[in-house]
Amino acid sequence: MKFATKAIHAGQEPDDSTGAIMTPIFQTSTYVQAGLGENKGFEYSRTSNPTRTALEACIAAIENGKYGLAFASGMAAESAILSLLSSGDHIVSCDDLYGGTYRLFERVMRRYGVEASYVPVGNLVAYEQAIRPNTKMIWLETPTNPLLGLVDIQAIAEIAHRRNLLVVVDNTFASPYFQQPLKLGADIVVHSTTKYINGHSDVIGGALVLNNEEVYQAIKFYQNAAGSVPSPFDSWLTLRGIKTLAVRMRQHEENARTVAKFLAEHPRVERVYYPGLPSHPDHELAKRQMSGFGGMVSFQFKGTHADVAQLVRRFKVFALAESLGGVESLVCHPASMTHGSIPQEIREARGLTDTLLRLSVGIEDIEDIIGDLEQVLR
Ligand code: P1T
Repeated sequence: MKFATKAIHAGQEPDDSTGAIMTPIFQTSTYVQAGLGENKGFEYSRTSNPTRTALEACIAAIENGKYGLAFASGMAAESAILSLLSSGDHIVSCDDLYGGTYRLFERVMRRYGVEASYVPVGNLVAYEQAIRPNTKMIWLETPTNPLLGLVDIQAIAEIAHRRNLLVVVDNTFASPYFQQPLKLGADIVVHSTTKYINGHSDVIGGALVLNNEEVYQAIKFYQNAAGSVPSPFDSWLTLRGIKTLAVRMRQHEENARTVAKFLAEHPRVERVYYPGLPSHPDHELAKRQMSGFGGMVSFQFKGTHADVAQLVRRFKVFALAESLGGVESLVCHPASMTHGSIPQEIREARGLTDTLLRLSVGIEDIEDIIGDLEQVLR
């Protein structure tokens, strides 16, 4: 089956007892057992729940992976991956990444004796040089949050697999519609399903997809043991959101391309970050490893921090908010919002300055989106 068909059907059979075409919300904590050790495959909803099982199967199918696991948030999914590590282990990570991931590495994992090193996003040699005898994992975001940098997944997988390291790819920005990291050699794909996968800004969720059974069993064990699972209702909402992922992504991209071109030609804009622009340093890589460029556009405003603070109040279509990937357009100031937990000097050294704005381009009418940017920049 092709992507859009899987997004609508995978993991979702009509309900046996009623014929209901939509997977029911199995709002139950437990399941009656006929006798000792006799059950219908479900015992307790932290361990498994039929609505969550359908979601896990659907996400695995659209990422072209064997196994899917759903979590209560993207951060919970990331924590589950990190549970594979032990004190003394080391991670090599790209240096542009979601502020919450950086915070998890630096303020949680470091206390447990797991250290992370950060290397410039696209510099393959730097990844190789950062590997130590105790390195266990290479952690990538591509495209990165918020600077839309790219990493060559296939090249990193070759470097990593020569040394038996796991490659984790946070695929939140691209969505499985535009990028399939497992096909490129990644071992674990992680998503904040809060974003494009659910797509309607009404659920916090996360997911992992992978092919290796041993790693899957280890993370599934942790999922049950630590317990940060999504509710049946949130699982259901996310399944519902996924049904339109293909059409949403096409429209997000069409609108984002227009926005990126508009910004690139605007005199008040210093620089635009969008992998779909031929001027993006990794445009060729984007064309090779992605089937589209996505709906996120960042730009540097030509002005001061104070100008930016004024400007963000004037949007009428875009809303000033954290998060991304919903049908509505959002604008975010990464330095003070999503990436505020990264110390200022580190942030600025990475190009994440006070005049950077990040747009999650929604699927409203493009004339209204451009009109809003026009009036704000004016
Ligand atoms: O918010 P949560 O569902 O826990 O997902 C965390 C997360 C993981 N990975 C990436 C690439 C992300 O962007 C996020 C969350 N990001 C935002 C809230 C944001 O506005 O960037």
